[in-house]
Amino acid sequence: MKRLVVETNERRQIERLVDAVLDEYGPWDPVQFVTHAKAVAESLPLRIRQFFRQVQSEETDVAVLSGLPLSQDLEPTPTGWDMAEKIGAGAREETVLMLCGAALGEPFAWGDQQHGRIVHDVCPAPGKERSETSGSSTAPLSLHTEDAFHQCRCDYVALSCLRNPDGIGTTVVRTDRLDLPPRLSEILSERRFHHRPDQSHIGPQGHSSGAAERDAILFGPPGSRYLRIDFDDTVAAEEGDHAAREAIAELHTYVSAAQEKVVLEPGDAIFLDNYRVVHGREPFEPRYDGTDRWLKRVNLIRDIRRVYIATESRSRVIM
Ligand SMILES: O=C(O)CCC(=O)C(=O)O
Ligand SMILES: [Fe+2]
Repeated sequence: MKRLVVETNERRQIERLVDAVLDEYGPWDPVQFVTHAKAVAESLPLRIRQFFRQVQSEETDVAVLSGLPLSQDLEPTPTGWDMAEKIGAGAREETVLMLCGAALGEPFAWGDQQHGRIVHDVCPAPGKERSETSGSSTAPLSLHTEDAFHQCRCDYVALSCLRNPDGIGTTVVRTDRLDLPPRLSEILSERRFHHRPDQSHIGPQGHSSGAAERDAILFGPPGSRYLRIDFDDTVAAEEGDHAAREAIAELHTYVSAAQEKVVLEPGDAIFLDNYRVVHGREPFEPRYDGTDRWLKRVNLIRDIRRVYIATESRSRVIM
């Protein structure tokens, strides 16, 4: 885990950069801007760029930037991402997250998630309280690696905090903190599992990929293993494979015991290595009065060509 606190002069530099982006590329349209984001991110403060270089080369599992700029006149928290999209809420904060994200990876999106938006809003939505989507609230968002169902899932999920008045925690489990028995690791490393799409991808045009493919849950270099798991949607590929089913349950016990809680404050952004961290969120009571918890989210991939191959085009939106 690594943290960098942005200093006042650096915050001003970021604010000036956001002004310049909104002037030059406005009205704000992340789909238009995203192809320029990496070049513009070269004008972020040097310490931030160096921080992300280290995060990448050291494979830092959890990285937090604190003290990012926030608008004085931030809108009330929208009641769901669709409302946020309609009114363009938090455009400056979106720009900040897109620029910081572009200093670490390449932003991309999913056609069936939040209308293919590059930057998502994570805020409670009426009717979604108990769903397995980021609009949930009273039900916990259960532990997952982001978009575990897809080969082209992100290397990092970035979440920036605009509001979190009740100190609701993002739950994180770092694979380095898991001490799995060798027998369990062995089963989890075998291609005995299906990673099914989660509820946020099952719409009328939702994805089905990943459902048929068999893969492991645990893989990668020894001593620093990678994980692919969504405890709601990863299942044994064979119905009769009791050992695989029990291995998922046993992993859940180990993962639950290793849970840590990160409470994001306004102006914080967290960058979770999606191969080395499983994450989720605590439950909370939504108020729908404009003061609810509100995050922005962006998916980052190290090599954008993986997305181009998945989309068979130069599009950053996987359909
Ligand atoms: O709300 C949070 O803290 C985490 C949400 C989450 O898992 C996500 O948006 O992918
Ligand atoms: Fe997530």
